[in-house]
Amino acid sequence: MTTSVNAVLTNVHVASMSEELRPSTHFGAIQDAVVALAGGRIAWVGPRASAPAFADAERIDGQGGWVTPGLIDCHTHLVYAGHRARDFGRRLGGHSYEQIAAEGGGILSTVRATRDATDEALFEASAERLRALLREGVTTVEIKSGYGLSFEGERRQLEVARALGKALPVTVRRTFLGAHSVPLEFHGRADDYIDCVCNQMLPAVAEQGLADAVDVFCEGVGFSLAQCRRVFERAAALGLPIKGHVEQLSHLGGARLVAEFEGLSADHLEYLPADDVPFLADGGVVPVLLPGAFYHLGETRLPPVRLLRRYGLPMAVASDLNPGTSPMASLLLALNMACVLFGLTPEESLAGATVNAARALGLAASKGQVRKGYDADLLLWKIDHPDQLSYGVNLALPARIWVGGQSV
Ligand code: DI6
Ligand code: FE
Repeated sequence: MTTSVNAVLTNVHVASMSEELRPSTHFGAIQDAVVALAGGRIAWVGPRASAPAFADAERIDGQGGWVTPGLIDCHTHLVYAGHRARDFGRRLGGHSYEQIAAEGGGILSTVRATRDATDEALFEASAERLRALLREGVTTVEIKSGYGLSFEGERRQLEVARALGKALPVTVRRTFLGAHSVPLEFHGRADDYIDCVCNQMLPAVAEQGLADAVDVFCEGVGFSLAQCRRVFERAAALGLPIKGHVEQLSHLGGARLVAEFEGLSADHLEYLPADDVPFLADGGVVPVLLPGAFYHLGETRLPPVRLLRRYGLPMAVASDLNPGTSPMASLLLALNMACVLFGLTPEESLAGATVNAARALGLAASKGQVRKGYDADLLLWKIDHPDQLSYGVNLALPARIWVGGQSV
């Protein structure tokens, strides 16, 4: 019997990252494999020896390389204008991130630059950063708002994010981060701004379908636990999944709060205490590690990776691409940093940018694994072993990229 498919990839090994294979095999690896694509999905994957006969399909010789799922960057703020190189200089001169924010630098200076940019300039600057991610094999990216801080400003960022997904071969998931910082118009009135986020912005975001999730910056320089709770309550009432920037620079209890709301992910976690880890497990929350921000800020406090591992939590790794704390348009570098700085294994690191990142975006059933029925977002690498993806810096780039079964 022959099976009809669009393309058949042969002479490859597959790092499937599949949840079915990974418990028993590193990387869910399948040596000497065949992958068949049909209708934008993976129609068949397995060892060549057990592959069915495929009729009339394009044959692609992988020349002994490795196939992985497309990379998923599950935490970025890549739609913004300007840069923060001046803040960087001040920080090198000994000022803290918090001090610089209090002095009018920080997030609010990016808000100014973003508000001042034309739609075209904002799109083009953002597209350039996104293209850098795509070259590395990112096929799904999450993009947060948070540099508008008014409904119009936030909507514009989310519209640019949508336009990027239309213009470039990548799936874009959008997250509303209105509670990123208190805008100047609300200076000294954070609770009033949270009223505005909850009563005006969030209902409009939900009604206009502008975002897939809602995020907060739960931090001394951001918002208190009580303020974040209000945002989550409203988001939950509107049926929007939640995420949180939590325990990055201090412990406020944000991770437990995300767990209480059974959020998609709790991101950063350097100050997550041992007692709070089981809450993430109970709430089904994905811990997202962001080593780029840890590196750029010269932090020393490490996220509790051993404990996260002991509880079997599905750690994700993302670039956190943003102008202030992680000016880094490289998910592969984040994977390397997750190993070198945080002690992840290369396999955990790749899982963090595939299967577990999909979970952090609510896409676990369709993305992040080379598995039958999953989206045909695939990368072909000329490497001998998948450890090479996180081992070097700028040494490995995908030789071919498929998004939804289309070669790009
Ligand atoms: N994500 C954020 O939202 C803040 N830190 C982080 O890791 C800061 C973003 C910024 O400074 O622009
Ligand atoms: Fe962030």
